[in-house]
Amino acid sequence: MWMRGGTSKGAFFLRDDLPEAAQARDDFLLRVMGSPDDRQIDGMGGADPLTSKVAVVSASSRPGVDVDYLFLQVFVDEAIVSDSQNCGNMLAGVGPFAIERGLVAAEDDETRVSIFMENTRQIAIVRIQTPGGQVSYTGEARIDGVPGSHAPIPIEFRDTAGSSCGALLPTQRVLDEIDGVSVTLIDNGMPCVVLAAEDVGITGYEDRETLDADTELKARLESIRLQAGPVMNLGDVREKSVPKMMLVAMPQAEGAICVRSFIPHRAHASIGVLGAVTVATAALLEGSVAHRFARVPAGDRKRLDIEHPTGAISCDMELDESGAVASAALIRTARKLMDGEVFA
Ligand code: NQM
Repeated sequence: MWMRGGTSKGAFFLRDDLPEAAQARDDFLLRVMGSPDDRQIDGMGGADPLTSKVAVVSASSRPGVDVDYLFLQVFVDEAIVSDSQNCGNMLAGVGPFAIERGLVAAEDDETRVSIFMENTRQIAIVRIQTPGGQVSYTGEARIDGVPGSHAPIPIEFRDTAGSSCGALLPTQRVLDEIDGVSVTLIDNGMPCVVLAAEDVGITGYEDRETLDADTELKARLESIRLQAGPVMNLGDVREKSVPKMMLVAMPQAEGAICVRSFIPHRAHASIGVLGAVTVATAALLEGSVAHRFARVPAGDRKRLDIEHPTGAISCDMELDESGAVASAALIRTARKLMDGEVFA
């Protein structure tokens, strides 16, 4: 099934429909997407990392969990399929897909689906509109980066700290320095290098095209990223799509902070879901690079609007007694685009 999940788009497969061995599965997925090729002309991929994504879904045997979800990033211009990151946008399609394929029985009105995210071994809870026991994709929810309105899909994440790095702050510090640039190395669902846009010579308000054309900036970011990988417990990240590079600036509109992200080699058209949660978490951390620029509301339940190139994403952050982030919630939408047979 081809679906849009949040601001991403890609293929949703039942695990049993894919080759079991990872190498055979990856070869198949490269052919499905048409990679490696800048234009992905011989495949279904949209010549953009945001539309070259795969969700592998299966019924879960874990207590209290409905389905297992493995996210795979199919690189556009390299023959790489990576499971080194999670994707909170494609996650929005997992609930509807699981119900459509009969892995989860629909309730009347709304169906709660608990999802084990295999990449980071953590749980997300989504709620899907199912009036009359059928998935409904239509509704009034709008998310920036997607035209029109659709049925809302609330997503809740708990305990995402250290998803891939083993700790929220893998170096145990809120501030590090790489290539003379102050960085906060942080993982609350997505490993991120947070740095000030102004420290790498940009305003942080540029559009995606301008950022993507800036080869000097990209080379500078890649140098920082390759050094950040090992100290974030991610090892050699040359062939990995993490950590993401998050360039922050003062909010431009009513939001909490403004971000331009590289994922990691192309600029994001908006921002990743777990990337946004991680930046929001950094914004709440005193002493971090993000905190310097953030406008943070009071109280232990905080809504942080993370501004990005095509609008903003609202992250509802709940803090525990110690002031640490206990959970994050946000709204996404998804849409079934095509259900059929793909030829590889
Ligand atoms: O951070 C893009 C996306 C993502 C990932 C990326 C995502 C997340 O927007 O949870 O959703 O960072 O590669 O789909």
